[in-house]
Amino acid sequence: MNRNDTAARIAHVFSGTFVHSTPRAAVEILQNCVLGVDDEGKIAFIENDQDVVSLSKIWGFVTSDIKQLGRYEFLMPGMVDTHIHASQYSYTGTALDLPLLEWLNTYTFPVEAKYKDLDFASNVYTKVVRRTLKNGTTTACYFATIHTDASLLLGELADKFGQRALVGKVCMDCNSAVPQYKESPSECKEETNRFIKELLKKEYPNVKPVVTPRFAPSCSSSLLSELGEIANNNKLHIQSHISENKEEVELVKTLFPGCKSYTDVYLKHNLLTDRTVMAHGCHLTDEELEIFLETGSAISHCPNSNISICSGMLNVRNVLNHKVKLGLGTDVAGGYSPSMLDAMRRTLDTSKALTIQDPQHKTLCFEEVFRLATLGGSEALSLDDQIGNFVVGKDFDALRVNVCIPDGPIDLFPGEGPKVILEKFLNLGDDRNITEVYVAGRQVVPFPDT
Ligand code: XAN
Repeated sequence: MNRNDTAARIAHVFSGTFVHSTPRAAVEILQNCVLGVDDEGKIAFIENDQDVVSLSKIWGFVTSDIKQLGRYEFLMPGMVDTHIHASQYSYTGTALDLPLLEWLNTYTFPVEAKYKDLDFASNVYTKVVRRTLKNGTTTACYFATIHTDASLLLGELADKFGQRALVGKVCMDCNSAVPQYKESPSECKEETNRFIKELLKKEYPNVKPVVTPRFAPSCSSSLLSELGEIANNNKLHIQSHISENKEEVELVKTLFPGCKSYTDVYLKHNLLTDRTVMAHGCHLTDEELEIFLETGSAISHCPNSNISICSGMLNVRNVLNHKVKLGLGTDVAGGYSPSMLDAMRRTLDTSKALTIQDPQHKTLCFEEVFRLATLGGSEALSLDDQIGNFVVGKDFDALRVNVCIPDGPIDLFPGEGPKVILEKFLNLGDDRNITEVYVAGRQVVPFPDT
């Protein structure tokens, strides 16, 4: 409870119930606590509320400023969407009738080609940032498109609305199906460098670039090598896709005959680092998972997309048993929901389907998926020193949840304690229950214009 003299001032104090994950406990419920946030957006203290008077003296806040959470309210960490295509948001909820490679050629590439038009980009990107924030995504790891200026605009909008984001200008120099939607290798390298330089120059506190080779079939070997070098020289995050469906895995074998596996393709091009997140991974072998562990690379599990376009079912339990970092992703628009609550539910559904197939499979529980959507996501993006749970010194990225709102989606009954309330929210709740959203201490929902 000590405070040094140079400590920042207190901007918010909340009192009530706080729910988060720790490395030891998938769900830790802290009741009758007070949590203080300093004016730099960091968690200053989290203590028992009996100490509130002495805390107020130490930290210099007045107790009448405390935000008291109600009986059916709690604070939880903001959710981390580790894989979302901002550029595909316009057709979310449609076009789910084809397998991956045909889906890309038929729906995705023609739509993504439109982002040369900055008005089109501005409309979609504004909507996706607002929609995801409202649904509790405080951190998003975004794919944009190959267009540098539109990708910079996505970064600008994330910053404007206050979302923490990694933004990727997509890199691809191979596309025989929609040849107008690709860049030459030299353009790709130059534009990636321009994107990184210009985004970093903006000095947005919570928006950073992520090097984004689309996936091995869209990239030449020399482009993959260039991108590995750019990411490593600048210590940047890397994102891509891996082993999503079986046809794609076979295609990669024919395109990269010198590589032992899909994972080996990325390994050989220096794209597997402790700042790498690879989406899907449904068909990775145990040997490949060991490479993920050795390199510190993470997997983004995207269950809605995996089922919606019939790609496969990732065995999350096996990934966790291999101690590979794993977060959840909505994968809009292969996934039809932009909500991380949906990602949690689909994670449980997939796990249960695996148990139906094999009763020996140990089904995930709701506590575990809660951790994956929060702390797990922060680990997958190597941001767990900054976000993911309520620890003093971390940024305050948080959701104020009220499960008892008028005409809301949840009915409550006598005797239901905080764990039941959490489970009901995770299974039944929606954005109406997320009454406030904070990123780095700044309240970003409700939006200032509403
Ligand atoms: N592989 C992909 N998988 C996916 O689900 N969405 C995409 O846009 C994509 N590109 C390559």
